[in-house]
Amino acid sequence: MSKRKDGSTLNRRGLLKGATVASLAALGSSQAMAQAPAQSRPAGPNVSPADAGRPREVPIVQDNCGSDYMADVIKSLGIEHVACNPGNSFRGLHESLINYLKIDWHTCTHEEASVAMANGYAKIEGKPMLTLAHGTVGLQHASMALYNAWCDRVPVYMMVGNILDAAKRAPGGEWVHSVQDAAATVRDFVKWDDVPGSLTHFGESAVRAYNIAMTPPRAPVLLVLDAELQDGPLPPHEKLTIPRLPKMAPLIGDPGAVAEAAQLLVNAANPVLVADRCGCSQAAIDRLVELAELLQCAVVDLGGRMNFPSRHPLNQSERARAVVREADVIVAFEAENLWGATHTFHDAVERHYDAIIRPGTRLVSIGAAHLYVKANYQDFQRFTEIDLAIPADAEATLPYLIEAVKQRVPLDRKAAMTTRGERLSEAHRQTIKRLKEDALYGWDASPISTSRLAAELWEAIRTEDWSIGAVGSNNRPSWHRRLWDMTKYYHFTGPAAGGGEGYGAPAAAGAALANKKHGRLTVTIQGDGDLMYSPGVLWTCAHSRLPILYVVHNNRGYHQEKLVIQRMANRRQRGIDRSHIGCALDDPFIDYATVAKGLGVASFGPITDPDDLGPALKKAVAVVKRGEPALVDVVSQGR
Ligand SMILES: Cc1ncc(C[n+]2csc(CCOP(=O)(O)OP(=O)(O)O)c2C)c(N)n1
Ligand SMILES: [Mg+2]
Repeated sequence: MSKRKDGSTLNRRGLLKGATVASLAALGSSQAMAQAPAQSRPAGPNVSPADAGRPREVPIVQDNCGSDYMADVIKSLGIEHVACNPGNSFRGLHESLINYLKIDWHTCTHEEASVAMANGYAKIEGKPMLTLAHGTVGLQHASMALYNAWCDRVPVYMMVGNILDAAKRAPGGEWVHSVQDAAATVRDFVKWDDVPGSLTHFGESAVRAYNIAMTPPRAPVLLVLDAELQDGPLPPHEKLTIPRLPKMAPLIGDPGAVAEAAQLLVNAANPVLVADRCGCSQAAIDRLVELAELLQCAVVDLGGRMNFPSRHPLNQSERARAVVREADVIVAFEAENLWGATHTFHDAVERHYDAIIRPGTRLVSIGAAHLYVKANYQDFQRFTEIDLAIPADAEATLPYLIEAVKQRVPLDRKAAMTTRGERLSEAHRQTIKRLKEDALYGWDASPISTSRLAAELWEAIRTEDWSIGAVGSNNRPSWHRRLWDMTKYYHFTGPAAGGGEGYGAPAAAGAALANKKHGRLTVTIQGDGDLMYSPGVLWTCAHSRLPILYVVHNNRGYHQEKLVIQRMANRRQRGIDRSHIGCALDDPFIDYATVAKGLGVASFGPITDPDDLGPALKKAVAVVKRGEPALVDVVSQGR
């Protein structure tokens, strides 16, 4: 018996004795209803005039249903996995997918996590998985992750449930979860959406959506599924077939324009290749290497994907400004932010740009960005004056550009190209040497330096077949790109292109799902702030047995934002002693190892002594190699 503050007492038996059935029903207690005397139950259904004559409580046995057909179409697209948080607006499809199709299912605790998982998966696998969301509320939760995927040009294949017919909605929840035009919330950042009105319409739109998502520039698509279409039987007079997915020809740049670009490259004294989201496959990396070696020219990897081997002598990414400054021709591959690559930006006092490129430098841009743009969201970046724009898939165009360059390299230029390559090689060697020296600063410090964190992690995984699933939501801390020998497209998949925090942890889980069948170990350097947006994904990793190592870069706060506030306070000469307010994750410190443990993930830490880090990582890698997730909480410095 519990004693309440007002002095009255309340116990379960007393409550039951005094309660009426009506009040118990109002409490919504099915247990209480079960215990109520039988004779006090309502005698029968309260039939309204509109319902008169309608059979009630007749068990319905369905031997076919629309959602089985939907599942067949989904299967025909080669979709193997689903990530989602459940909701009754897609109950029909949910049931068909688990019982009829028996698809591989990944339960998520938040729609943002399920879409980010699908994003991370597609970046490794090169094709989408399915993600589902519940009506209005699920799609609203999913929206920022969709935005990240859209800015990243990643094919996310999404469906949401909805009940269009107002006369069929149950009172209450089904009304607030239904909507006239579900996709309106996200239409600005999906490539295509549709609301199928029949199963035939669904089949055609599902195949069309897949095709649109996978045609460069790749991007998310959304189908809104009416509940009746899923739940109802197959219409007797509708002859259903599964529409065929076409074989897609690659999107190759215009041959004349490709020849012009090749001529510019061959004639240039200092050509530079700049790549951002080009390295979506191993072929793309290998082709960029072939082109760079042919020309013996500098390559700048902007990091939207893994575009170029980190230890290749022509990789000049760490001295990008120097090579861009001396370039007379720049050819960009899937690089939307060419302005950013050719300018510096200062906002110390007022926002202004300075050009890095010299006047007269010729700019060529090859990419799918030239084929697609939307108005409202501004991910297209500042307008850049380009000399030659080639709308195409850069990876598909590279073999033709290589051929065109081969045909045009004059014999008497070969010696000069070799000398150029040697000069770049030496600069690369010097840069790596300097970076290794820089990495030693604060080697024994506690909190642990970010370079030590990256170096210890490299030591723990370098002999494995490894993949960085994501690095927080941005590319910080970026020591892995400086210190690690990265060669494969799956070694790194880039940041959250929309800059939406909460991407890193679930995107890495999606990458782990894709890497799992290859026996690859997925690792992620995980910002503490980023992790706290969707920590529930750790449970998904445990539940789905995803082999992934989360190394928490725990600087105990939103460090980037703290630096921004410090700069602002400095500018106003008010001191930085209060800049932690709103940016620190302390008082109390979050114990990530305990959080992970509670979510079923083996965990280590918090590690504060740098000498403890190597052994902890070794133990965590052993867990991951057994096929399970692990987390190491590393109390680290800011960046
Ligand atoms: C959804 C969202 N909210 C807020 C921000 C602003 N923001 C940018 S970086 C950052 C800090 C992220 O913290 P953490 O992952 O710990 O990285 P750190 O800056 O500490 O290295 C925040 C809050 C954002 N980018 N996205
Ligand atoms: Mg942080």
